[in-house]
Amino acid sequence: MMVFLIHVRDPQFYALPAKTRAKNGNIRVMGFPPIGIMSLSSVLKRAGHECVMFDQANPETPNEVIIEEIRKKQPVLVGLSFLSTTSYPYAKILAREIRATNGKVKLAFGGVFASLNATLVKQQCPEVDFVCRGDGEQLMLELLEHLDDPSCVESVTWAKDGQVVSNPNRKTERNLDQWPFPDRESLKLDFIESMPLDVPCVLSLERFTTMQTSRGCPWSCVFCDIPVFNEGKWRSRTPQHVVEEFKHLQELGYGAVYFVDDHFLLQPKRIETICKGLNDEGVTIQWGCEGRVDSVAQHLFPAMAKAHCRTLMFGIESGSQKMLDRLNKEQTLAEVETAVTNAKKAGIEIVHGFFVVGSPDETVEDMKATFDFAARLPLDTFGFNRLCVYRGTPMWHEYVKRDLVNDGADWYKYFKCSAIDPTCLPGEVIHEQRSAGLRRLFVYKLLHYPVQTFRLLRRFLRYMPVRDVVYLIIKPFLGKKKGATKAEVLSRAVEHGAMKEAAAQMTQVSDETLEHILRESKAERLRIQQEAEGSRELASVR
Ligand code: B12
Repeated sequence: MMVFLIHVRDPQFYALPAKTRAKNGNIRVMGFPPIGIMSLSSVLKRAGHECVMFDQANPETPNEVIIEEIRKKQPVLVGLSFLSTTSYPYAKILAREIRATNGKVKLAFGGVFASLNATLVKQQCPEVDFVCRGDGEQLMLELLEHLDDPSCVESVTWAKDGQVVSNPNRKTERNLDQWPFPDRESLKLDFIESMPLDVPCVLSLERFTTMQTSRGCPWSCVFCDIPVFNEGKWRSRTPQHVVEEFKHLQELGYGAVYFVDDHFLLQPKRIETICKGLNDEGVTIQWGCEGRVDSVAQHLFPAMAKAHCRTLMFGIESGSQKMLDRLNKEQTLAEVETAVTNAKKAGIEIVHGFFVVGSPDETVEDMKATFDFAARLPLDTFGFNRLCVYRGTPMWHEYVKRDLVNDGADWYKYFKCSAIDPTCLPGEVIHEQRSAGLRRLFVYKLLHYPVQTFRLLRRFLRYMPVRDVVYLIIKPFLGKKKGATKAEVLSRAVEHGAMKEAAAQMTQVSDETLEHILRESKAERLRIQQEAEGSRELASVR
């Protein structure tokens, strides 16, 4: 059977200007590949189905083109995959546009947001036939067998006689080795990493892709919905299977891989075997991963560095123990210090810290403590995001109880905590403290870690024009934000403060307003790209 799979993204500036096409002719896109649909595509193809993928990061396949392809190729099922609350509005619009032109084709939604809000999504989007919850591999195969009556397909939410029905959950699949490697070659796109402004990944200019070696995380930080999505479980592929995928990627010419695992550092034995396998097999791909600071696998950091792990990212969140406890991180400041120091001592080149600001009960002193703590830690890169609340997280439940959100009316929205919670500092204060904190941090890094800072800047310069790097450094000293640089604009895959704010607002506007904004932003995007190409041409003439 013929299936279409679409990775829905917010319409951002993912594609690089046409002049920067890869040697193989592929469009180059800055950002993460759509590994969700790539995973499903290979499963479908192995079972003998035909599958065509679309990634909305590709400027050559806007909604109209996809709809035209559906008309021409007549797939039996179109699966729309999206990760988060922020992309739901676009998925909704695309589903409605497809339905308006085609009454027959079956439409399915999948991904984290759809899974956690399946019944509500189905009620709000009757155009969509199936909302698929959790892992999609086996589900998709079964759904194709029962498109007209999916009553026996577990983890599907659908409508029977006008009533929304939620089939029982399927058992969590533990054998992840049974699935083929993701189908990374069918989309004619070459991915390169997002700019080193938010998610630095492995900071390499090599051909880039992502890999998933495990799913889930058993901890329950108040802001995260992954434990709910994975029913509190953590499961993994065997080390052998992971090493095989690395060998396959090396053969295909990939040079940089980022793990989208929620917590890679959970099982020491597995990590040790993966690292040994990579060395034994002569895999030289550089990779990056995320994990908790209380990991018991820290003695393996040197082995990871030797196996070409270049980037290690920790969810540090705060430099105040009070805040760590408030966020239910179940970690101590001492553990943070130990993990970051161990990683640097082991020779991991880029150690990144994720921090949040604007949390409930956070004071100016807590914020100061966070920036000063980040400055003292031997971190290479860091990000300080405003805390946001999503449905499905413990924090959302708390806000429902405290009457700060209305579960019935707000379920498809997300909020910056500071916008709705009176126990957060006001937005303006957070902004000021953040800028002041960044200034102190930069100065501290330059004085205390000059070599590390110099190396990092040198690497940034390989990606970005000098003026953008300079701007990045002096930005906190400039006072009011002056707007995005060209490099920032082109790298919207990384979400910056102002864009995050816009994204949060986008979940809250009516569909008509959203459609209007989309039309406007499309025109604006075209204009910026033409300008970028124009100035590049001018530079080459000179
Ligand atoms: C990598 C990642 C990113 C990457 C983007 C990756 C990409 N391709 O675009 C980056 C760093 C850019 C990013 C950005 C953001 N992210 Co993010 N991200 C992730 C992460 C860590 C992994 C996603 C992934 O690749 N999973 C691996 C693939 C294989 O799984 P999958 O896509 O879920 O697909 C499987 C199933 O869902 C299902 N499935 C998926 N689609 C379909 C379709 C059909 C038809 C069917 C049947 C099944 C199906 O089958 C697949 C195989 O089993 C997740 C956490 C997580 N574990 O999911 C957070 C996560 C999705 N992100 C999250 C958030 C909040 C964001 C941001 C909004 C952050 C911000 N404020 O800037 C942005 C917005 C991104 C966007 N435009 O949607 C939240 C979403 C929460 C929510 N309820 O909305 C998550 C869950 C993190 C968290 N702990 O809270 N993210």
